[in-house]
Amino acid sequence: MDFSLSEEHQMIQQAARDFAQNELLPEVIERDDAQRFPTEQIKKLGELGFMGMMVGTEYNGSGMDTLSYVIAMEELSKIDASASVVVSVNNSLVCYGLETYGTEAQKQKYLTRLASGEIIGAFCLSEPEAGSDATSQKTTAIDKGDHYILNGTKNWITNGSSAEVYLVIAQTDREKGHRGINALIVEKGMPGFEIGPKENKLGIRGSDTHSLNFNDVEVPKENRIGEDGFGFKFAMKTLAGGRIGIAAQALGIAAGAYELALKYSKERKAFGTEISNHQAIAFKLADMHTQIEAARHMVYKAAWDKDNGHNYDLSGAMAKLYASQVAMETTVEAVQIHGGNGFVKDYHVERLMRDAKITQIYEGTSEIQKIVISRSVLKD
Ligand code: COS
Repeated sequence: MDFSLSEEHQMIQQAARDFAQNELLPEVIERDDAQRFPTEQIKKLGELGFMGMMVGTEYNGSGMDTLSYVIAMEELSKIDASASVVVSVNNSLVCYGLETYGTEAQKQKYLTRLASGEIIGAFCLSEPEAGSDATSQKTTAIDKGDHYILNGTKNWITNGSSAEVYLVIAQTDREKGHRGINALIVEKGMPGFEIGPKENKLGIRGSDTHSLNFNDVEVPKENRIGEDGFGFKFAMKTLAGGRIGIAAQALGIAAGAYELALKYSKERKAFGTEISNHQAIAFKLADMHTQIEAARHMVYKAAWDKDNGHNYDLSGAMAKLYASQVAMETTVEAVQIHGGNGFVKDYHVERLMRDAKITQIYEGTSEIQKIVISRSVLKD
């Protein structure tokens, strides 16, 4: 067993770290305040190969492994989780889904542009009444021979207005239950496809989250991903990998908050000495460091499982469950270590605390991860 990162992985880590410091850190507070999408930054991330990291070079991707991806996600998320969720959705839901299950024509038409970052994508599963209970899809895709007619509403869609390509999950045959669900590629601008209002969020405020409305949208059958009825499995299989990306995001949020708290504790003085000399603070740092290291091992293990062809449903769910809990706990403690300054936006930790919360909710809540984990351990 080798716990060291290869030279290539270290280079990716450094590149992502430099990008986060030089391109994401300036104005991250202003973007959060104004709920402004990091348009320029995402364009540059595309140019650097971060938007299609695991996609083969033949489709304009970077041809890297999942470990590279989680390393980059951690570094970007230390500074700007709003930008990193855009990276995560494009990489592990949209690009991965298309490369793994799409037709050659779909890959040529959509994946090549998504992987290069020329355009970005969105993954549309959640509905007003189907979040965790994902088989209860109300959106319908009625088979009309050479096309589907799509009707319904999707909620909380990341990249909602900035995407050009949307992977939409919808029910074709209700009698068949989850086996009657399809995944369709919908393009922005298709008649009847409307982007709803933007959500005003607690965290990841720089990302654009919208509801989407489909009113008799005609989607050609060649835009269906996989066989008829494969849509739910497509969503589950794709989300299993997405959860590794969100676990890495949670890890990055935790590590970012910890690094700020560590630095602050060595500068701030109280009772005649730096606060890091007080055991009350030093023990918090010890706990944070330990938990972050454990979360990192779990994230890397899930990435390793995926890269080595093992099933990663369990390791990905465990990594997300644990890393998101660590993100929440660590950011709360980082605010506490900063005292009054922690409550002030200039010090970044309050934003990281707000950003951490979503990692326990999206791409499967912590409770859903426990369903996945418990089912997996109980079936043996
Ligand atoms: N890979 C492949 N197939 C999977 C799968 C996976 N990881 N997880 C479930 N499936 C399949 C099952 O095998 C089953 O198919 P068969 O009946 O053909 O065997 C089908 O999907 C339905 O699974 P199940 O019966 O377990 O469905 P449940 O309604 O009990 O729900 C959970 C399963 C809770 C795990 C699922 O609904 C889920 O993940 N929900 C959360 C969705 C989510 O992440 N929402 C966030 C939106 S994206 S931000």
